Amino acid sequence: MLSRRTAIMGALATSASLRSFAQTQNPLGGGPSGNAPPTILQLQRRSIVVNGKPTSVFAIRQPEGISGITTDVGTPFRVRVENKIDEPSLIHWHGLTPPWQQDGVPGVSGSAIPPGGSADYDFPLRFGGTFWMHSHQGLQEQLLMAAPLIIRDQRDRPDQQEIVVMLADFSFTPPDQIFAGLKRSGSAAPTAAQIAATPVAANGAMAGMSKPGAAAKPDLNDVKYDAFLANDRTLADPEVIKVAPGERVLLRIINSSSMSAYHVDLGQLDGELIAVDGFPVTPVTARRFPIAVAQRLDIRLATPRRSGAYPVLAVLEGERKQTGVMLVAGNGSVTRIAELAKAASPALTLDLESRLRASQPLTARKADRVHTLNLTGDMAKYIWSINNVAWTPEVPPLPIAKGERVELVLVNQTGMPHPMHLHGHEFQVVEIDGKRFPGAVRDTVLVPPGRRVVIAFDANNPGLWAFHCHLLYHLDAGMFTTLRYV
Ligand SMILES: [Cu+2]
Repeated sequence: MLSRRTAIMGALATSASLRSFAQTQNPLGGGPSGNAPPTILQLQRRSIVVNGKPTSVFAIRQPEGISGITTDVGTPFRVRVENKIDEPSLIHWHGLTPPWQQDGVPGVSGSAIPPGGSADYDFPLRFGGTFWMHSHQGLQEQLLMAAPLIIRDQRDRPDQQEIVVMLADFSFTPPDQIFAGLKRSGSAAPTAAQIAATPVAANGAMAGMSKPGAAAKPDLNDVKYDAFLANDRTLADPEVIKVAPGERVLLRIINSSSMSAYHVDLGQLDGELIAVDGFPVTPVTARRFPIAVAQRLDIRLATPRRSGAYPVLAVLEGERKQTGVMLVAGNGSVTRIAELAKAASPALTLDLESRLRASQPLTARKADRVHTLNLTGDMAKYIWSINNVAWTPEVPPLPIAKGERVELVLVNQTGMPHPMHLHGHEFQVVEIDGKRFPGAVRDTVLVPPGRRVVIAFDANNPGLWAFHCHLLYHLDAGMFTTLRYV
């Protein structure tokens, strides 16, 4: 059988990236990077305990057991993925800008790695920040086929403790059964509180959808999860992280959930948001920050000078359910934090997004090409689409051309929020509901019901690229499209 590695290297041999990797010098190791062995990432099965019950999930780990990768900007991303599970898989490097054949989307960038096979990756890292990796194959992401991908750069200070917090939603119900249930019922059975709060949405959200802005009560959380995890654990047995009193901490919060958005709650600590999706923003100080599916927040804080325990929580939007980790300074004793917050967290809004300003915005430029993408769907049938087309491989890619400034106008005509992700390019949020502003540079933006968000990017990485909703079951149901240019 032709190995996936052969296929990728064959594709690479025709691209510029092979030349660039051969020429790259490793600034830390001193020698030519071409001689450095790749980092091995194994796709594995593993067992974790959730709510007292052992359960089998996936992992992306180095042979020594490290989840994901921490590396440095300027070094090549040289990785070999070995598929040690009994089904095909392919890993997407979320937020990075590889040559398109190495982007890890089955059926778009290449084919999945068969069981026992491997694939090689090698491309330059243009920028640092907090990124992540996850399977783009089927519904594997729901079973935690995800890991951190941290690229250190000059923003990282030696005098700070870095803490990575991966958020995830978990169900004992197999993902294909969750999906079948959604298709059958339009959504999982809503709670009584949700029915009271969202009568329109509970009856098939499309009725309220025709008037943009009319869906004041969005339809949230259509999958009912059994647990919410922070670094694989619930608040019944959270990860406890030692910090020094008065220490500077960098929280790298990654929302690897399949379907769930949160408000990060720092309790009595002030946090300084310094980057979103890895890209620096003018710092914003607060104690609560929204995080949609697939987004990341880099938050700097200083622990108090006295001993104590300081929870870093994430409260599910629209609900009281929460998860998190405990920072313990000095001799602080850990107290149990309830798995229900005192009050329900509101739905995510664009309030913070509209205030964010990129530290390094795109150059000011008029768009050469604009595509309007209506986010559409049929809640009752659980069909999700873009411009009323549920994606199939036959759907033609959106045309753009190399060198263009492209703007995508995203108009959410449904009753659910959609976190929209562009592959292979960072973009800038440049407009919300008609108001232009130089917003954050990022790779995933939330478009709440009835809202219009415009993003801009430079077509500087030719290939075939995915653009989709990052809610796993929306993506699988068809809220997905591609862009292509050479
Ligand atoms: Cu969606």
